Amino acid sequence: MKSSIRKFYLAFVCLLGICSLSVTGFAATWDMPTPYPDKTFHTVNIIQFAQDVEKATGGNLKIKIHSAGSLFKHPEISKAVRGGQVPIGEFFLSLLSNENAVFGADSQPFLATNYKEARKLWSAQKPVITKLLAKQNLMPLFSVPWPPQGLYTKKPINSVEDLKGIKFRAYNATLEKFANLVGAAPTQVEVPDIPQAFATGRVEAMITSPSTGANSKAWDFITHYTDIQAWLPKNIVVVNKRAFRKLSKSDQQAVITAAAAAEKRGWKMSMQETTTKTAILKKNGVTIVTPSKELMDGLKQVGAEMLKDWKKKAGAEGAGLLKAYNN
Ligand code: PCA
Repeated sequence: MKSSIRKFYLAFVCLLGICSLSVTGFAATWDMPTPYPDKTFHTVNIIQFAQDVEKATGGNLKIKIHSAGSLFKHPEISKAVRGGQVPIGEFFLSLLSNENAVFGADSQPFLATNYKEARKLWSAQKPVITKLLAKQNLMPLFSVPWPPQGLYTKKPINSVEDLKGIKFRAYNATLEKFANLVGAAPTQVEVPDIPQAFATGRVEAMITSPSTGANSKAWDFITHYTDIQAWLPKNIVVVNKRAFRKLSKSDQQAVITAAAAAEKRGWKMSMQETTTKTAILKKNGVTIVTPSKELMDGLKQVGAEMLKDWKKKAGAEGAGLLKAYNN
């Protein structure tokens, strides 16, 4: 090629390259740490989300999921996304309540105890935490609740008294406090470690969903499931804003659209889990108990005490959240 033609040719190719880059952005793979095992409905939902994103971006953005705390341990995931070590991640929302109590609104005992209330609570909570997360360079993509939390024990529990002295598995500070207030002895244990913690006697009771109970084969180590429906805590998927901005506008839109679909699908999956996983517990020999009035009155009293405390800690932001929730 003559040099002038060659220069022209090169400039043309370059221009094409730049044009296509600005239209489609760079192809990228996002590593995504998540805390729960593959079969957990949250993880199944996220796998679908990743497939939707890959399809909608024409393969421009691939999301590689590292489940069960395999890339980052659960308590490290939010920090890893914040610090940009990974662009996206999932975690249990109320783990952030040590930063601001409003993150833990959904883990307050007996504040929101069914899906309708949980949805209202999320509507009230979302704008407040979106602002707080923005300060950390994070943006929420979607949030999905666990089924209502119930009580797993090795004996019938008829009153709060019956919980005294029991070694209790906890998953966040709020549950730890709840356990302490009912006179139990809490220990933090992540989901993948539940069977081992029961087998070795580190714990002998827990509060969690029918979902986590059935996935952990709770019938191997407890006999009674008391359906106290105490709260519906949520997981959240967040993205690092800097990483998000690196995507082309159309890829950003694809992520937002897939996230909205994942939130909708996730809530539906959660509701189905409540029924199917409670049935699995029963089928495997667990006694499903409707709680006594005495037990519920006692637990709700503890819940009311905790809410008072939460209000103090959550300040004006918390007051605004509760006002929006109660409206
Ligand atoms: N499962 C998770 C969080 C709430 C739930 O239902 C756990 O037990 O840690």
